[in-house]
Amino acid sequence: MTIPFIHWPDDLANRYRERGYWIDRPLTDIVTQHADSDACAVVCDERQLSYRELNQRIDTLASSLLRLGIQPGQTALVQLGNVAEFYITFFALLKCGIVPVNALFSHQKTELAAYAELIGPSLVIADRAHRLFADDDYWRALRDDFPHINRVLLRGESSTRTAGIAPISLDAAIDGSLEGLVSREVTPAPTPAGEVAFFQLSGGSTGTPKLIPRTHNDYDYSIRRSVELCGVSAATRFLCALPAAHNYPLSSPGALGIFHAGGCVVLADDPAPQRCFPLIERHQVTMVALVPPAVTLWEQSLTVENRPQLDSLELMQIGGARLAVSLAERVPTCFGCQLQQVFGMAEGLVNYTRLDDDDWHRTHTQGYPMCPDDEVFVVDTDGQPLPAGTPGHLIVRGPYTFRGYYRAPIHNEFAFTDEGFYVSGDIVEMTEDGYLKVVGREKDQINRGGEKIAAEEIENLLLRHDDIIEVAFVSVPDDVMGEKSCAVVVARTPLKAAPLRRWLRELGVADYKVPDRFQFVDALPQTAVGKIDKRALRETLHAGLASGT
Ligand code: AMP
Ligand code: DBH
Repeated sequence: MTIPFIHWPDDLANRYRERGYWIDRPLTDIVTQHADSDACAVVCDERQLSYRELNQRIDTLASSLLRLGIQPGQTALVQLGNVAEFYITFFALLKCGIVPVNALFSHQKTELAAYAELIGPSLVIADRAHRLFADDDYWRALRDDFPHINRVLLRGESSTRTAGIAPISLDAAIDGSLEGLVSREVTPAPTPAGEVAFFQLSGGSTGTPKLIPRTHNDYDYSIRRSVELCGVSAATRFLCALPAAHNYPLSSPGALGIFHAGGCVVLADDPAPQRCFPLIERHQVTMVALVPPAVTLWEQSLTVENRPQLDSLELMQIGGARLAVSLAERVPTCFGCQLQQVFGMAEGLVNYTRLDDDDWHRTHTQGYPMCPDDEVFVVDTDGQPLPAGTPGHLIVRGPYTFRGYYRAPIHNEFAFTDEGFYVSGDIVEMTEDGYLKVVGREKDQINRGGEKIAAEEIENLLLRHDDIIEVAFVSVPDDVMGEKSCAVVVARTPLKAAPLRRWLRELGVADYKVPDRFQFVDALPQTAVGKIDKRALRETLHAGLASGT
């Protein structure tokens, strides 16, 4: 049984195979090709796993899962942080043909429920270190709501003992010490390479979170090509300090790219300089992927004393949100390494500045598409191509850009052109020589330092509040984060920000989505057709901020 998804048309699929982009190998080859290597694959706190050990753990977990009765073609809801078990679990599931969605560690009840609703998981794998899974109440409630869930595996120990069925220990499933497993010989097999390997998360711009089906073929190409363009080799030591599940540190080239090349991934649970600088020194890290606010924090905390900790660093990738030219220009001298800008999306398309680009392109552009067969156009509102230098909508089609969100037919009508181009919602400008500059956004999303928030999702949640009549969730400029969020609220009775934030957190929403500011108004501005005029609202807010009101 395979997961239904919108395929590429045959002519394009044939072209992608002929040109060597799709090579019909499973993503699991990324690690299995190094099964006999004793080189270090992952550093996770005090633990270091060689490729041999990583593969052994993956195999044991895969076998444990199958002997627990999980079937190929089923789906899994996974929530693990920046720990070695994230990769062990990812590859073990893929090896068994089980299709996971990897929730971000910051996600809470509403996000997890939305993903479970979409995929109907048979399996949940999570971490006791996450607030929701610290005791057994939440996963039991989740299992009641989603009766397909028949196995729950948790990493780490519970601090509380509760009556009832205990969850299965992920640690025991990985080290092979689970008891009571059926002792049948089972050979795991991944889904076919042209089928869905896993679901990636979309930053979204609609009321409910969206999932992106990624096939082995398309994701594998994206990783292999990234490895080439970013100069990754077996000597690369990559610091993964952004959320491991995010598309950028997973695949651009991210941890999977490093594994593909036989390099080493050093995990950090936080991009804070206090956490990262000592790790860079200790493990002689050569490459790091950051979002702009983290770069600002790193710069601010540099001192004459700690600067030598970064000596091994050769390449700093920056992406996920707009990077100011002035900050870009300071990177080489500040950090003593090269800058590479990355403009990507979990939906597919990834643009890089190239390692041999001149300074201007590196600092003023977000690079250009990684594949010669990426069909990228900048178009006006009627879909007509615009000349270089004119800002417009980015549309894209290509060998690793998806063709439809999972189970979202109505939204897909809007998100794609008739020719199957994905309309990314970004406003970009193309230079004469084909480089892209991100100049704005049309989608209703807030990009809070690389973390995307679909405005409508939070508006819908706030509208559940008895005293809220109307709300618009918009961005406000912020020096460090680039953008922060502001909920502009029309209320029935006087409300205060702090209790509203608490109320949202109790509903169970990721912290980064909780409004940074609340503004209470008598009415929201409207467009000529009576929709909330967010543009006007943002302008008023910006003006208010600038004048200090
Ligand atoms: P997502 O769909 O959540 O994967 O987020 C992808 C979006 O992040 C893109 O469509 C852009 O809006 C934004 N983004 C990613 N990288 C950059 C970048 N280097 N500069 C500006 N925006 C970016
Ligand atoms: O922001 C992103 O989603 C992103 C940024 C850089 C991404 O998905 C990627 C590279 O692959």
